[in-house]
Amino acid sequence: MVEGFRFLPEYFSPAAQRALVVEILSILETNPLYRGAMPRTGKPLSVRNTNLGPLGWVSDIKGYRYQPTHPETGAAWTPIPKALLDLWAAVSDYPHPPQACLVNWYEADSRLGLHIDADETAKDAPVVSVSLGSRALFRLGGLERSSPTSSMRLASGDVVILGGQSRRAYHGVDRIYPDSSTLVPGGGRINLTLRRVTAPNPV
Ligand code: MD3
Ligand code: FE
Repeated sequence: MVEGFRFLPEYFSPAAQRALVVEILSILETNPLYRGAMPRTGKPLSVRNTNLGPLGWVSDIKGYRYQPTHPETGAAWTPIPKALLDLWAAVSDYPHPPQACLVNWYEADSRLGLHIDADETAKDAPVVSVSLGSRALFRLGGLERSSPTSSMRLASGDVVILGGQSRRAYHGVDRIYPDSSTLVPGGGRINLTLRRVTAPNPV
């Protein structure tokens, strides 16, 4: 396994998972999921998403970027919930708060192809991920697309920390097990990724 990868199974209790899902569902009413598109081709993404926090990751025909507003409503993204800021403070080992929480919403047939996350300039900050709802078959590779990969199932309440080398590793989601949880409406899966986008100001 790549250096810097940490797996905290069942970090969130079932009650804490339910509370997080309730909070996310309520946030989605004013900060809705939307379907982004692949740069250049405009092919719709398999996963719908939205963001929380001062910045949000957006993908459309023009490219990938972070921006302060929702691409469809034009409003500022909703703030990151306290439970997630607390998680970042507890596990990130990074002295500044996250600026973005990408909310990925998976349906039964959603997939996320092998990719690296390279749109953040704060290169020393980890990514912290929370899985809610149905289990996913997650694949983690290495620093090159051709590096060997290993697969693992991510279940509801699991937290993954991508620091060190693993922050630059290829990864993806090969499949969802849609009947593995009833936590998310429709048997779906929500993945939350907390990210530092810009390097903090020097003190
Ligand atoms: C490894 N999300 O949002 S979470 C993504 O389940 C993303 O929705 C997946 O890949 C999901 O970019 C995987 C675990 C994860 C998140 C970010 C990473 C693994 C990562 C960044 C670098 C390396
Ligand atoms: Fe990713």
